[in-house]
Amino acid sequence: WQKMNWQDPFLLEQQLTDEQRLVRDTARQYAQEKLLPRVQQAFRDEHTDPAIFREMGELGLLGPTIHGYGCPGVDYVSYGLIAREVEAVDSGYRSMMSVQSSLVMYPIYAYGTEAQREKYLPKLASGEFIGCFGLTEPDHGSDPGSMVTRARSVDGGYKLTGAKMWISNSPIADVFVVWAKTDDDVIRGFILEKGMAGLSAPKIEGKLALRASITGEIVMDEVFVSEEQLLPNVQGLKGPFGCLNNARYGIAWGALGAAETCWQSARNYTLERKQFGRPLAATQLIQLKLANMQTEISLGLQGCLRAGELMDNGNISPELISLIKRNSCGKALDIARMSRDMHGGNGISDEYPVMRHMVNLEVVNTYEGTHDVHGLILGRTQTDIPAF
Ligand code: TGC
Ligand code: FAD
Repeated sequence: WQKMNWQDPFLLEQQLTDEQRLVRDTARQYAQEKLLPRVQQAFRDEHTDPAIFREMGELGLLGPTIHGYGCPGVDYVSYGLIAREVEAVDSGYRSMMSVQSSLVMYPIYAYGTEAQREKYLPKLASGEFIGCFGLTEPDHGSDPGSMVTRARSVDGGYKLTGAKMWISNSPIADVFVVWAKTDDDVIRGFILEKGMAGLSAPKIEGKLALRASITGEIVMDEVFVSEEQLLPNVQGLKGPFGCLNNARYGIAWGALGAAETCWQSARNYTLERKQFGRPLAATQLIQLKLANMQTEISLGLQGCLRAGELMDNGNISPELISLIKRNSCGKALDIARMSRDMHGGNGISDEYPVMRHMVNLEVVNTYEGTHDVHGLILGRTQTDIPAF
């Protein structure tokens, strides 16, 4: 029998390949050395630093699973490990990265023409271009199939009219992947560019979470795009959902990275902090809470690793991605709330990372399909009854 490695009970480290460890170490070093020192101020000031895209691009962290076009072509387990390291610092930084990789680069790669790939992917991979993804509308969030944004056919292309809401990166974006209904009522994807007539992306002010990641609207007033800006190789909701599968998979890893930070912080704090003449960590209630955190995180990570292997060998189902996205986000949010409580009054201060993670995870639990919507997706697979 071996003594358990308390930080890694399933010995996940041993299950990784050398290349996966290398990618993970690169992401960890970047996140700890370059992102961690600026997150407190960025969150306070609600400041998004566009330089982060170029820094991530230099390290090959944008669109990492894509082969060619300036992307390294690593596997999906590596992609998950990157998300875990970046989100261990802040969900907002992971959000910036996953939108660029899974929601902008992926659809251009999977649904675009060769000319579109060559035009956009290398600059998105280097971070020279920043991308955003417009699916949600002010009146259509969980039910994007009811969207009202229109792409009306005109001579030589389309005119897009409508509004998208809660769009990560949009106020600083150069490239907009937008989903709209054409004259035949079919959902299609379009690539818009900053500066097009009739296109604007105002910032959403007053966000109490994810403050290091800028969020905005996309407002389209008869924006003309030529036929070349249509993503030709997909039609219907499976277009945006195909992108969401990848992003939700990354979020499942990422949310547990945030949870790990909250767990470690709770452990360190309660070992140091003394009340009633002994460390808080010497009390049964605190140890029980630490045990619960360790259990949920290690089981969750093992599930993510298995899902990553299934992604890599082409055997994943969207429903399994719903399962891990829902599980990781819900459990991470519980852990962050618990950790905040265990820090007492200090847990309210941004000198500790826990309350920032807690409010960020409220968003992560909501976007890319809410906790309950993923529950309904899982309910549908068991009953064959859509209960949305
Ligand atoms: P439904 O009838 O279920 O499906 C319509 C068509 O889509 C196909 N499909 C999928 N294809 C691939 N992957 C998936 N996961 C898919 N889910 C569905 C399906 O096969 C069907 O295809 P076809 O060919 O038969 O037409 O559609 P529904 O309208 O009943 O949908 C219900 C529901 C709840 C599952 C869905 O609407 C949903 O998932 N809602 C959640 C919305 C959501 O996730 N929005 C995300 C917006 S983007 C975002 O939040 C980015 S935040 C990023 C960040 O900052 O990190
Ligand atoms: P609603 O759909 O109105 O849901 C409200 C509540 O009702 C939830 O609790 C939900 O679970 C519940 N509910 C909904 N339907 C049902 C049902 N049938 N049965 C029972 N309960 C139900 N979108 C993008 O397209 N691109 C982005 O980059 C992006 N980034 C985001 C960044 C941030 C910071 C935030 C907050 C959101 C972002 N979103 C983005 C939008 C996000 O995906 C939506 O907020 C999410 O899908 C939920 O939609 P909604 O806000 O309209 O809530």
